[in-house]
Amino acid sequence: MASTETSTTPFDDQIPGTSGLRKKTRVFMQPGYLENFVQAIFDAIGGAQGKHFVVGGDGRFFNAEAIQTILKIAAANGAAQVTVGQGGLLSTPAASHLIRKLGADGGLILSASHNPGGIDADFGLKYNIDNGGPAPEAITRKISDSAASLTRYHIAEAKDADLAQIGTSEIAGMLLTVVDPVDDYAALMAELFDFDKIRALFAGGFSMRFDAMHAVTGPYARRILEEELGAASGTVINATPSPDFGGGHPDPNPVWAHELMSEMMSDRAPDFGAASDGDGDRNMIVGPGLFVSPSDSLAVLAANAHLAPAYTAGIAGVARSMPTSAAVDRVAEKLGVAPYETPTGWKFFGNLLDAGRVTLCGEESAGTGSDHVREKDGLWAVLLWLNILAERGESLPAIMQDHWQTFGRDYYARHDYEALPKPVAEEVMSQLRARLGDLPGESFGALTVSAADEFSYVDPVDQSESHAQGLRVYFEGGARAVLRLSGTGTEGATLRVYLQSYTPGDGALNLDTSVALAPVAAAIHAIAGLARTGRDAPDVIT
Ligand code: VG1
Ligand code: CO
Repeated sequence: MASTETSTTPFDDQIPGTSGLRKKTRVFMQPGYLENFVQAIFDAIGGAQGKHFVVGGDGRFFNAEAIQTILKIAAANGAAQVTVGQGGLLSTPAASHLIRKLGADGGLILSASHNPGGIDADFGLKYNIDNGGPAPEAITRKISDSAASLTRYHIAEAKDADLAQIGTSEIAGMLLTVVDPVDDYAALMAELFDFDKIRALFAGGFSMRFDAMHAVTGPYARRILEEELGAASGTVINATPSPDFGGGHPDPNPVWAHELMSEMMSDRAPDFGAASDGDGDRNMIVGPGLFVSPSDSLAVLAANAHLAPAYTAGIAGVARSMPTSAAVDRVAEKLGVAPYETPTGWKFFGNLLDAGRVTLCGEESAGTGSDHVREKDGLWAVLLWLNILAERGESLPAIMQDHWQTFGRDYYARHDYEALPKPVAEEVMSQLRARLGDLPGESFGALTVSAADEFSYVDPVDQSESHAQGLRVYFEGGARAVLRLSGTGTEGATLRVYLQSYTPGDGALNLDTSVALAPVAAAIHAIAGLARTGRDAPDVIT
């Protein structure tokens, strides 16, 4: 074992982010950088002595090398055991499940999620606690503090471990167990859902396309959808994880999953389409000719969850991130369960799930999940949809129409202004923040502001507070615009503008989203001075 002196803390500007530390891959590859961060994590959690960690990642460039470094640092810090997915692979939800199932003390997940991969793209590392969920802010703050005062890291002098073979071995006295990354996760899914019913659906000719986007869900989707549920071979496309995700962004939205989208919008569309992101925690749901907004998907899942075996007793409550549309709140009201509104980021759902206050949670960014793990779970959402489709025996578009007629429709879109110069993005935010108090009563085009505020959150379980979580402008008639800065970007600042407007169940339910949202888009453009971005239009609309 060696203790290496170190002085730089080059990552302190980003911790705590929405989802661990994300940087350019080359930044992570600098000598000492990853080592410092891993040591800071162990220092922040009171040391690694005698502990058991789960380690795995989404297979992106530098995944395998980073795992070798983490193993040696864990061993030198006295960890008793590390469990790794074969080949260094574990989807984020599978890692969350393994931590819980094995009773591990925590996990290190290597991923920059939906960000592109490669030596000139992005890398990331996130620490999850013993409930399987992302470290809460109290811990990410400690990691940040220990990073700032770090003077040394410990690393074992050992040869690289063989991650290709399932089985156990030893690294400098620490037990290393390599497990199949899919087995335990697949078994959990079979417990939650009616696999016989879904098998019968596929046997009856139901067709599906799942785009794994060259990322980690390929092996999971192949095994579960094709091998266990009998979906036609070839249902899963882009199924082999590649270090640069085939050169694309593994982000399941209509822009980046364009291969799937063009098939689903064509006359050869299968009955159901889905995609997942780099680390497998997000999902996109699309029917023939119809994209389902993630906020609507969460609402439909909440309204129909009782059709799947795991949720027959009903759901305790639902939580959504603040920028997510109010569609699920309408379902909660009808079900008579509590709706919670949290800041962006899955870590805010952990306490609510642990306390049994909510069963389902979701975010507008295509994350949906339940109390079965403590992360969002892309394939879980796809399987719940399949279970619902199998039980209801109706098409996806029919289910959506029925949902909107019952609850009304929350038209929804997110406009991203990517990689803006930081001062520009911050100026947009501060100017709007300064105006919030004056806005109520003012009219912009057809819309009049009814209220405006900055979102703060008090965790109902531990009373911890999170401030400055997004600027909200509400309009008479139920429309809303939200502005916040992304915490996951690696270049400049990304400004996210979230738009929604409500149409009751007897109104115009099938408008083009951009048409339905045009008034609120124009209003917030004027209110927030979006011309200041220097962009004629957002870079990405999802
Ligand atoms: C984005 C999404 C947020 C999500 C986060 C991590 O954060 O908006 O909803 O929780 O990514 O998702 P931001 O700060 O860039 O808006 V993932 O799939 O990286 O775990
Ligand atoms: Co992700």
